[in-house]
Amino acid sequence: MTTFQPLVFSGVQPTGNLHLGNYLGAIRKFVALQDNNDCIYCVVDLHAITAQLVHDDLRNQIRSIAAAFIASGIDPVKHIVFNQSAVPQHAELAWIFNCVARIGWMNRMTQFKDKAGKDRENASLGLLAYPSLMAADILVYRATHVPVGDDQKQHLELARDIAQKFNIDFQQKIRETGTGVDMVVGEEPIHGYFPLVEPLIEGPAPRVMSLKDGTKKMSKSDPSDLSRINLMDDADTILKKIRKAKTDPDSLPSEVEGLKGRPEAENLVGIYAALADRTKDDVLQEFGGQQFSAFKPALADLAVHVLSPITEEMRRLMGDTTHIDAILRDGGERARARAEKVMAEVFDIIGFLR
Ligand code: AQP
Repeated sequence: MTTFQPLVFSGVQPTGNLHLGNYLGAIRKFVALQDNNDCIYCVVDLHAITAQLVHDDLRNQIRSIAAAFIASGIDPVKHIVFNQSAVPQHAELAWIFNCVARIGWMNRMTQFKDKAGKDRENASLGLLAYPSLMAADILVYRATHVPVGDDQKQHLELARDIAQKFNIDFQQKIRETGTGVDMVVGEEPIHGYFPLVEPLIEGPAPRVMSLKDGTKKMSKSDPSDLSRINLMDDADTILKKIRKAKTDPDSLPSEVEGLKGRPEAENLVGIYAALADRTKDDVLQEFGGQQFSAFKPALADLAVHVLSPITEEMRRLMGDTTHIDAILRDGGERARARAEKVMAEVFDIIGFLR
């Protein structure tokens, strides 16, 4: 139990078309959390240049993520929606965290290993330091809860390690400046400046897998567009992609146990359950014993039913970007005002002169 004010923060990279994994694993959770929490949702454009420096039309990519937030139901007046580069304090705190974190911690990150591939020496320094910037994104607001997909779990553990090391390294200064907060970590009471963030990963679809390979996560950067359902796909495209999704020759089982060792079947049933807000067991009670030829059209209909209002609203918002630009500008100003206060205290704790 902490004494920090609960604050939800999360971000999405403008690195391509948003897909069903981003929606079910992250954005839908953002929407659900906004009823009872103070929330900050960010388009993390500084992260977008870590794996690939030059992007065509980055500005519209940024706008389209913000449009997806709004179209999905996030209220940008009650909460904050903005793009990361509009608040320089993210990069400022990330530099400090680069000096707190250890190179060994970064080298262990599976996302870095996956994205850098075999040629690690040639990966950007930014890609290696990505989790340090992610920790700064969250902690520059002293946010306490972070809704993400399962793939971000390791990065959030690292954000906790960074916060804890900062709290311990500067414990004397934190007390002297009177900026700390009492919190309990495990059983232990500690006094620190940064909260140890709680990941919010649970949900019906914490990891949506590729439609072409049930062992690989659905990803914006997968070269095959058939591997994912994009939020901007029209009904025919969704139908085609689900029809072509990889499956096995067996019929669907009647219980979840029967999905073991059948990653593609498990993925499609999981997607159906998440979209329908039902359990997998419940879905299998309806479809158990049926062939994929019967299940796929039902899944496609459901996906179109859930996604088409969002797609339509995204298209409308992207048709005239002045509204989205105004939301991002306003959100950026409000986020900056909060981040400035935190950074002034961080500078004080470290002992920089202002
Ligand atoms: N397949 C997924 N299932 C569930 N959640 C997912 N997320 C991403 N893919 C899945 C969650 O979406 C949020 C935003 O992700 P991101 O765009 O910031 O970065 P990412 O995790 O690297 O997403 P992609 O699509 O795989 O992008 P690329 O290909 O650019 O790396 C996060 O909360 C993430 O967990």
